This record gives sequence, C-alpha cells and structure tokens, in this order.
Amino acid sequence: MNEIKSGFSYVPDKTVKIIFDTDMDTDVDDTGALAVLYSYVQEGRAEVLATVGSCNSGCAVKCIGGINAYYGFPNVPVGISPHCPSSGKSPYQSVIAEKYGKDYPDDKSARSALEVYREALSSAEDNSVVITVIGALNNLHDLLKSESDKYSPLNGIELVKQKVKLCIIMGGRFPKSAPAGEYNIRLDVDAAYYVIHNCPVSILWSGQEIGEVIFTGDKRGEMTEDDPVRLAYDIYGNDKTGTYKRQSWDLTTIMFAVEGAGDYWDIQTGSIEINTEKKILVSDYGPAYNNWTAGAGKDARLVQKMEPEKIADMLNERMVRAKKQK
Ligand SMILES: [Ca+2]
Repeated sequence: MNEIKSGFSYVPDKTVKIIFDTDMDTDVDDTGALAVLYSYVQEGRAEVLATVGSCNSGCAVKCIGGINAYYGFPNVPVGISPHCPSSGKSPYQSVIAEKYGKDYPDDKSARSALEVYREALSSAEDNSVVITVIGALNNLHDLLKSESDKYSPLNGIELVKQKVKLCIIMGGRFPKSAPAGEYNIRLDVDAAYYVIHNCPVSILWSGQEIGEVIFTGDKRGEMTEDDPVRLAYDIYGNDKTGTYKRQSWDLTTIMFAVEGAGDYWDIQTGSIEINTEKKILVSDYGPAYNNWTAGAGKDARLVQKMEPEKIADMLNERMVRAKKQK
C-alpha cells in the first residue's frame, strides 16, 4: 500500500508536519533545535503538531511550553513521559520554566506524552506526519505498544503506519558505536530495541557523528535579548559573552526533517542493530552498542557531505532568525 515501507525515500512536504520529541533537560541542543524548528514554522515551512518530553524531570513541560509560547505557539500541545530515563539534572530547565513557562503544568500533573502523541496523529492526514526524536526512545516505544483509545480505534503500530511519513531519530553512531553505545540509545535501550524492530515506517538515523562536528550557539548574541534559547546556552555554557558553542546533534535532525538531505548529507540505506539480545556480544560491550549494515531496506542514515562549518553557519543563522511572537 505504501512504498516507503519497502524502500527509503523522503521528500519533505511544502509544510512539514512535525511532532517534536525531546529530552529537554541534560543537554542544551534540544533548545537550539526548537529555535531552528520555529524559524521554519515562521516561514511556513513547518507546522508543529505536538511537543513531547521523554524525561519527566521536574519542569520539562514548562520549559518546552515556554519556548513554544515565546515563538508564538502557546497552544501547541505539550506532553510528558511518566518516566525519566535521564539523570533529570538540567542546568537551564528550571530557569527557563520559571521565566517563560508559568502557564504550563509541572511534569507530575501534565498530560501524558502518549495521549498527546495519539491525539495529534489521529487528527492528522494520512502519511503526513514526521516524528523527530532527539532524546530517549521511550515515548515512541509507548506509542507503538499502545492500544486503541478515545482518539483512535487503531493500535499504536497501525496508527503510525497510517499517519506517519517518516521517523527521524537522533541516535546511534555509525557505522558502529563505542562499546558503551550512544547516549540516546543508552537512555532506554529496551525501548530502542523495540522501536528498531517494530516501527512500521522508515526510520532515518541521524547518528552521533553527524552533529558532533557541527558547533552552534555562538551567534546567539544576535538573538533577541530575552530569547529563552539564548539564555539556555548562556546558562549551559556558563558564558555571558555569547561565544560558547555546542555540538548540534538535535539541530541537524530538525534541519533534515524540513529540508531533506539537499546538498548537506548523503543517505545510506541499511539497518541498525543493537546489542540487547547479545547477538554481537563482546564481553565488554554494553547492551546499547550499535552497528550498521548497509544494504537495501526501509531505514537509512545520514552521511556527512557538506563541510560542517557551512552547516553550522546555516544553523546559527536559523537560530537568530527565530523571533519572539506576540
Ligand atoms: Ca536531546
């Protein structure tokens, strides 16, 4: 019925409909990714159907919602996982929450990510949604395992198959990870394993090696003075000079979602394997260890093409372009 399931192809829609799934606590590039996303939204190139947090770490919902509201979208739904696979420690989350997110609930009383996911998907057009995961895979796992509910008679796998055009996941390292595995996979390795083996639509992997060499955030002095993302980078880098910069794992993921591979990256189809079932067990390799086998298949990964400095310039420019909206 849908050819994307037997082979990989991705042409972004004129306005890409995105569900933004973020850990929004330990690292700051999730905030940068949200600024990049709203720069596209403000140009009509993307629409945010929902934002969900994968780590119930105190005030992630207030932080995410506060940034949504700052850029003009206070009504974008925000949900949160009941779990917190990360350490939950964030240098910036509570500051952003306090200053920008007062109108949102704390994580304990917020809507569940699963409900927000299912509601957003059920009301979307078929084969239209791009899911971007830039944290742990627990929310996507919970979605795939979900049963029918008041939003849809479809179970999670059926719902994703009907509504989702592509899942883009920042996770793994290619062609193989360090023995301990990549951070987002490691956060919830069982969830990652389930997603890898049960996601009914194509997954595009943006590996650790892609954003690792692209540094951004050091043009934030050109952002509006009260911009929450600018503040998050100031706090995270303990730097008020505006020169601190951070790797761009999550920003590049959003850029691909809206722009596609373009001249920026090559695409290699194949399949990821992680170590959970000890299939590739080496005694000191952890369960999150991953490798990649190139070949035909529904999934693919990004491969570096354009010079990282050029992509950094574009992402920095996007962060500056995202503006406060009343
Ligand atoms: Ca992240």
